[in-house]
Amino acid sequence: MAPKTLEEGSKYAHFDKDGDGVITDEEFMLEREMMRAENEDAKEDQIRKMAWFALWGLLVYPLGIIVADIVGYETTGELLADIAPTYFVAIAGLVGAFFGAQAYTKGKTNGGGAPAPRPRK
Ligand SMILES: [Ca+2]
Repeated sequence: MAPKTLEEGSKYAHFDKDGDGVITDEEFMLEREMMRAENEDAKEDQIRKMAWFALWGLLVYPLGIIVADIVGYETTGELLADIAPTYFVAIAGLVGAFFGAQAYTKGKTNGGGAPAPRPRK
């Protein structure tokens, strides 16, 4: 079977890490692994941002009630206070799930969270 070649200016040309003009299975797998790691990283960043947004929401929420009260929107303040218990429990659950997932993945990647064996002297 004739060897496969990439078209001119292919966006996959950078797969050839050592520049010998041949994309080996190893180079292909390496690139795939790197892409997966980048995606994983982006996903974690996104989740972290969401957790921070949720935590800021928890901080700002009571201020919303206070501001509504000061401005004289009594109904708004009351409605916000009515929603508060549900909101706080939901956000606490969300943030809890975030930290739980973090701990779980960390434990999984570190081989069950067992400490690394100490080098013998
Ligand atoms: Ca190569």
